[in-house]
Amino acid sequence: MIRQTLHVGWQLTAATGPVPADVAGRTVPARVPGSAHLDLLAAGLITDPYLDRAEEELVWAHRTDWRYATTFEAEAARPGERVDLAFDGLDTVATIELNGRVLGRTANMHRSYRFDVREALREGANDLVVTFRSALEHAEEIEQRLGRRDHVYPHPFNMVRKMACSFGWDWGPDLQTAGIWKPVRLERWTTARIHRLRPLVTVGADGTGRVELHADIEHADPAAPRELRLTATVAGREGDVTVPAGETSAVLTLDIPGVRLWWPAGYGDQPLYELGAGLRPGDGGPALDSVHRRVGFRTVTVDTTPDETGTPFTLTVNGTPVFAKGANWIPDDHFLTRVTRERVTRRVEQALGAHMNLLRVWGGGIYETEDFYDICDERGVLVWQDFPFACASYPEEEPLWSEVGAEARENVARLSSHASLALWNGANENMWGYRDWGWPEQLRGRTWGLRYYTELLPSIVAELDPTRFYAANSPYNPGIPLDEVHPNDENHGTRHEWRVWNERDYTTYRDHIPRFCSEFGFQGPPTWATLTDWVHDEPLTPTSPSFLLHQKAEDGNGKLDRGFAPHLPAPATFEDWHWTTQLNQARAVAFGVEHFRSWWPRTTGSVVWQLNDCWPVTSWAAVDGGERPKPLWYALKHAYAPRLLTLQPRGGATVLVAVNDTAEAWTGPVRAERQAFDGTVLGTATIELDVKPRSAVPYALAESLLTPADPAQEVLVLTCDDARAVHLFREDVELAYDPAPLTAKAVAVTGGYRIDVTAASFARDVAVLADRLAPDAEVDDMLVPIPAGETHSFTVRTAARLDPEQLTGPLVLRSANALHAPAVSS
Ligand code: BMA
Repeated sequence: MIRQTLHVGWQLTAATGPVPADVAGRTVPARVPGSAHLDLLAAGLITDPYLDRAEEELVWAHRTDWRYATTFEAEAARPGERVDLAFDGLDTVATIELNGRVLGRTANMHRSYRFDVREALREGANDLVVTFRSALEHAEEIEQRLGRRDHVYPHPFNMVRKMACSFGWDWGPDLQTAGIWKPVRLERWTTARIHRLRPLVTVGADGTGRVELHADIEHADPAAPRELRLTATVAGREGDVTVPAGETSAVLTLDIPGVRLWWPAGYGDQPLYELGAGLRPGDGGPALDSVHRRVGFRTVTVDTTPDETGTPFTLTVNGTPVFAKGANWIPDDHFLTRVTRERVTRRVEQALGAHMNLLRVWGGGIYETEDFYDICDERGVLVWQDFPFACASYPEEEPLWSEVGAEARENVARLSSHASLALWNGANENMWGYRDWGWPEQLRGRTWGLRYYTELLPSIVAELDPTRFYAANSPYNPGIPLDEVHPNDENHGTRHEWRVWNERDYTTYRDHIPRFCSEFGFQGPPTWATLTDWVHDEPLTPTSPSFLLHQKAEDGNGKLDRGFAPHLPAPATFEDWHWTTQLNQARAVAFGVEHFRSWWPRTTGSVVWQLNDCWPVTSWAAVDGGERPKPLWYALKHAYAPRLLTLQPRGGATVLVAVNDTAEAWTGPVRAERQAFDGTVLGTATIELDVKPRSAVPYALAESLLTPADPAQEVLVLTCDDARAVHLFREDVELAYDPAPLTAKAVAVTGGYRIDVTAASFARDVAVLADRLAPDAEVDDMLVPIPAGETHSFTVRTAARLDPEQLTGPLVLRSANALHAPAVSS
């Protein structure tokens, strides 16, 4: 197999459509892999699409057709040789021509394409042209043909197999990309090649690892196939199998006794084993093709055996039930080709930094890249993979049925080797949509996608990767028909908790005890640095035009304002509003996480909406589009800590729940103090913990701790080693905080600054918003409670030289208390 990458010499032209005069007729250098917007940006023909209101100026691109062209040198095909033009991914509605000959047309960005070019290829210079039609116009045509079906955002994203959020989402820009988004190359081969390789990995009860290697083989000349030999090596074990002439598949099984098990983060190590497979002629001779993968040995199941409450949904790895501490993952940049391996590594590190062990690749995005699963394999992040369907009814007719089948087969096979991949899920919220969002009335009997989720996709997973669990939808009830129990029922399977955020105060998270919460979240703006990098309104306010364009949620600002009103004082300035909404986001989500964790093992998962952003925007993300952690990220780091102390209502009383997500028992005294804000101790108790590994135990609290003399200025502080919980007796709005209880001193240390902060009176949610001073500045912790008389040291990492005075200034050193102080602005 000889591979020739075809990534150079590409030129882009906006072919037809409402193209502005300064772009029309221009041909610019094109990047492959890449996309048209990025090429125009590099050529200086458009403003950065993320900047201020540039998104609005780019609507012409929705209805534009694009032409990518290059010329490459090649040799003509030799006798007996196959030459293929292989595209790993085209976004999306493309016609491919080589030397004026149409090779084919595509309409699915989620799959690869391969064309036999023996006849079209010339000796010497070859002209390759890929023309992209407007995916929107294509989708509108399909909609005309098959009949409209509901979709939650304006464009019919459900009519074309293109990332749904390409067309805009409630956190994403409506910038409809087009381009050759994955590698393209010429492949020359003889006799046969490995078309697909599926290592199905299992572990026997005696600890023997098994790799069942399924190879699909393509013969260069199906009319004269030859006998072949498939070889494989894993962990020093070798095996081979003869593939009789004409066979197009082979299975080779390797058993490896005493394998080291792969575990998710927090449960053990992530040993990975190299797997090499080769294909040779049956009578020997040099290798015809070879493929490398890395595998990890583990079993992952989801336990849905009915119990006294209903139907659980418990991820179980190597026989150990795991509480999923996770977040939903969206494409990390709307322009997918900019998401480098380094960028994904940083994001996964942030997930781990917040003690997560699971990411859910959400169905409005893509089947992620090899880099993503590789890094999750290496770092022990379980991956829940949605098939790309979200928030719409989808036609089951052609051409979509075949496209879905083809993309699913390809991706299930492609991802089968990854140890991190835990389960497949049919779609996001579509069964729920059918039940609750008026779809049946709109559909009047037309198809809406159910057969994808209950027939096509599960049969493909069962056939190609029977080692993995398949969930029909998120949310859904395993094993219960849709019309019997509501798909979002808290007692069965997975649940999305969206009444908080949309309608209700976050304290109502406690009204439901889901078996597994696979989506819940609350919005907040991006960090100040990210916001002001991209939004330049004068003055900058929550309703200034660019700020609003970077807030996509329906009544988003209204929900933010109503969301904090019962909890935090009304902010006087934009700076205060920014901090207030960020803080309320962090508190709201942490409130949910602590509630869910406290109910383990009845509740077995907490998957926050959402880890990341795809551009600078006000959203539910913990990490913003500039890659900076928002206060929410720090709140998650606390709420997902392996050892958590949390106060929860049980049976009419407030109890302490100690949650131990470690392999060791958690024993030791919790020191409980009811304090006046000024530090006067009003009541004390000691609670001896004895919490078994991976369990949550409630402890009663003495009345003396729970009965304040003055609820407006007392706090209950519970401390055990590094774990601490504070409990207030009123909402912040009703508290008589000292508005300025902190004294602080910043000193330069290696790699940044240390800030020692001392509280004269109880201070809540103390934060250092270092990004306000330098774009790279990041603090190690945030939202720290500091009881009266205590000092906390923060560390800010930065390469910048900062004025230590500024690090303790009122817009940088923040707290909940400060919101009770007279306003300060920059
Ligand atoms: C959930 C997700 C997304 C959406 C989010 C916030 O339903 O599945 O569709 O972005 O809510 O509204």
